[in-house]
Amino acid sequence: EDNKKESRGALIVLEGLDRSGKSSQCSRLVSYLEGHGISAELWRFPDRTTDVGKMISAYLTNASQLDDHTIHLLFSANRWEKRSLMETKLTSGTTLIVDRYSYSGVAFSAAKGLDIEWCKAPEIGLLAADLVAYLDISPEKASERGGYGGERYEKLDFQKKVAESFKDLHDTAWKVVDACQPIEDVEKQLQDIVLHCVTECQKGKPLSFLWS
Ligand code: 2DT
Ligand code: MG
Repeated sequence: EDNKKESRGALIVLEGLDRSGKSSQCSRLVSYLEGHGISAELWRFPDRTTDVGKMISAYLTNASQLDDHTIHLLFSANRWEKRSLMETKLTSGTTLIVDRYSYSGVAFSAAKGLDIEWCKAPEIGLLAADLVAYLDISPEKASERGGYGGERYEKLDFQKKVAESFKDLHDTAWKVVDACQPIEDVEKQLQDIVLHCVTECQKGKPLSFLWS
């Protein structure tokens, strides 16, 4: 029997409301890890480059209309189509910094009133994040940051509902980071928790699956 623990990359997800700073912090983290000789890639969901992703993008830009359940399942399918590549990357030692994941999937659909257990079901069996860093900012403060774009969910009233549903998802893998701090302070805090997580995975922490 081989009990040797295999080193692997970490699955690290940044979550938060629109304008919480996720995207810029994700790129900074990838540069930081690479600077430390750690193989890392930036991923994002939705991945708008696939056929499913193009349907999602059309919906978000209001170029198409879809039933709430239908779009929920497309977001999930968009993660399933990347699942095997994700596992390959992780087991080959690459850390993935992911801008939104299943947690956004559930939070946004639950904010529309869909049943939370129904929302979670299609995510079962996807890889669970080793760390979810939640960039915490109030919907009001976020909306003051240079304004939203014109996409479907970028409205203060809806973001308030999303903030509430994110609160129901916090679990042991979550670290809440105050996103109202200066950007360099947010960056420093993220670097510390991310490096710790990467180290645990290098030591052979096993992969886990949603919803754990
Ligand atoms: P970006 O602004 O990050 O491109 O996201 N969303 C995202 C969902 O409703 N379900 C999901 O599963 C994911 C990953 C959040 C576009 C919008 O899509 C929402 C904002
Ligand atoms: Mg957006």
